[in-house]
Amino acid sequence: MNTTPDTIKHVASALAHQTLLNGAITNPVAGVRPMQLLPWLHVVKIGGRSIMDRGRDAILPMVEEIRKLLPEHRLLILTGAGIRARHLMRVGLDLGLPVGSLAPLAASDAGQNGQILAELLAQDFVSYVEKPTISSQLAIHLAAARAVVGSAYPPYHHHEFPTSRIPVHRADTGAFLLADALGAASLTIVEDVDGVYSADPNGPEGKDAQLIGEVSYADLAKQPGTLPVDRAMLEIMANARHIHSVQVVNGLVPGRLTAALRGQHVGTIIRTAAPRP
Ligand code: GWN
Ligand code: ATP
Repeated sequence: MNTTPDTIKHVASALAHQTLLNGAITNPVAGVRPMQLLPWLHVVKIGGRSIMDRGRDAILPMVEEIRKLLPEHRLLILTGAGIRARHLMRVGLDLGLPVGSLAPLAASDAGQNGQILAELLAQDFVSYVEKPTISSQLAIHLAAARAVVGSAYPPYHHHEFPTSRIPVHRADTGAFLLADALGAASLTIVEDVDGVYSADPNGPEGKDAQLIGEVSYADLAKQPGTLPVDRAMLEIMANARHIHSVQVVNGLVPGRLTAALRGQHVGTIIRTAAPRP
C-alpha cells in the first residue's frame, strides 16, 4: 500500500477549493495588474476597407512610411478585412449561414491583406506571421525583424457571440485584445479619416460632423450613429489592463502614423479604463 501523503491536495493556494465566482476571494489574487509581456512593442492596425482596398495609391505610401519607421520602433502590424469580407458575408447571409461561420470567412480577408502588406515589406525582413505563431513566438520573430504583420481579426469562429448576424468582434477588437494582452506600448488605428467625428464625415450629415480630439471609451459608446471603429472594442476597453489610450489617425495623410507613434496628438485619442502608467 502506498503510504506517501498526497501533498498535491494540500498545496496552499488562495484559489484552490473555492468558487471562482466570488470576487472577495479572487480579487486579492487576480485583481492585480498583469505584467507587460512586450512593453517595447507598438501595435498598428491598418484598415482593410479604408486603406488596403484602395490599392497602390494608399498602400505604397503607407509601406514607405512603415519602412522609415522600422529603425525607430518594433512593430506588430495587423490588417483589417475589407470589401471581400463584406461580399463573403453577403453571400453567407443570403445562404443563411450563422455568425460563427461568417466570422472566419471575414477573417480570411484580413489575413490576405496582411500577406499583401508583408510581401511589400519583405525586403526589410518583414513577414506575415500566422496567429498561432503570434501567440507563441512573436518575441523570436521580432528578434529577427523590426516588424511582423498579422491578421487583426480575432479567431472567434463558432465562438463568435450570437449578438448579431454580422460578427461583432472584428479587426479593431482583435487588435485591441492583442495589444492589451501583450502589454504593448501603444495601439494606433489607421483609417481614411482624420479620426472619430460626431457623425460620419462621409455620410449624409457629414458637413456638420465635428472631429473629436479626445474622448473616453464610455462617452464614445454613448454617441449614437456609426463609428469608424468596432463598438465591441469600446466594451472591451472597460476592462483594459495596459493600453490606456488608442489613437485613430488618417493613413492617407503621410506622416500621421509616424507622428502618432512618436506620441503626438494627430487624430482622435480614445481613453480606456486602464490607468496611465
Ligand atoms: O490563412 O489569410 O490564422 O494567421 O480566423 O483561422 O478564418 O487560420 O480557419 O494560422 O489559424 O485565412 O485557416 O483562417 O487570415 O485566422 O492562418 O495564410 O484556422 O497564415 O491557419 O486564427 O492567415 O487565417 O482567417 O489569420 O484571420 O494559414 Mo488566413 Mo486568418 Mo493563414 Mo491566419 Mo481564420 Mo491560421 Mo486562423 Mo483558420
Ligand atoms: P476594417 O475593420 O475592415 O479594417 P476600416 O477600419 O478600414 O475597416 P471602416 O470600418 O469603413 O474601415 O471605417 C472607416 C470609415 O468609417 C470612414 O471612411 C468613415 O466614412 C466611416 N465613419 C462612420 N462613422 C464615423 C464617425 N463617427 N467618425 C469617423 N468616421 C466614421
